[in-house]
Amino acid sequence: MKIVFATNNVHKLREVSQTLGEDFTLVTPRECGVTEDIPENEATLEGNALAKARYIRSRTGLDCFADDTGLEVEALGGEPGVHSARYATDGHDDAANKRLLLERLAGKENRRARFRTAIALIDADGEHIFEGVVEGRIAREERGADGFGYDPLFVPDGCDRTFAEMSADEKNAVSHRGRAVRRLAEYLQNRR
Ligand code: ITT
Repeated sequence: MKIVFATNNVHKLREVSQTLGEDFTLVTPRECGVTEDIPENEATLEGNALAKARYIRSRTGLDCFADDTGLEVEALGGEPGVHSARYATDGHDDAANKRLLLERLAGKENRRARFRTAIALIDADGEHIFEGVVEGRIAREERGADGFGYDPLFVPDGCDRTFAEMSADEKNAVSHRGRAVRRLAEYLQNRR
């Protein structure tokens, strides 16, 4: 099955295609001729995911889905949340984002956090949302070289390693995105 994944993030693309497996061929916006940045100005992850999917749907008319993800830190009142990509700067500066997060948590005992992914799918039946959450904590310092974004700082519950110290398969098995994508896959498989 061919489906458009409305993302410019190659790490997400790799993780999602690995979870979906060979039954699905993911097409990028660029491959459909959409090269501009898709606006993400909504107040919630679900809103942003829907906005990205609607944008691609209106430009291509194809079945498509989008992923919006946020890191919600308890001691920071849920921040950076929907602002995770632009936490420290206007752009996607992962190093600055991680630095700021460690700064804001300095001296705090409560390191509880969760990653949350909202996937919005648009197909002939309409709009659908699939969610995935993983609970965990923020490490005291960065560890590991794999993954992307905040992965070197996030330790999922039941584990001593950060996501950046895990293989892609290990991360997908427990991650926010892995969970949301498996729900998406179940829907797509039952729809056929
Ligand atoms: P899109 O093109 O799909 O919008 P993006 O990188 O802008 O890609 P998000 O807005 O969903 O994606 O990402 C929000 C931030 O959270 C951004 O800084 C990412 O690096 C980070 N992030 C997303 N998923 C992550 C994951 O699985 N592990 C670590 N950090 C993640």
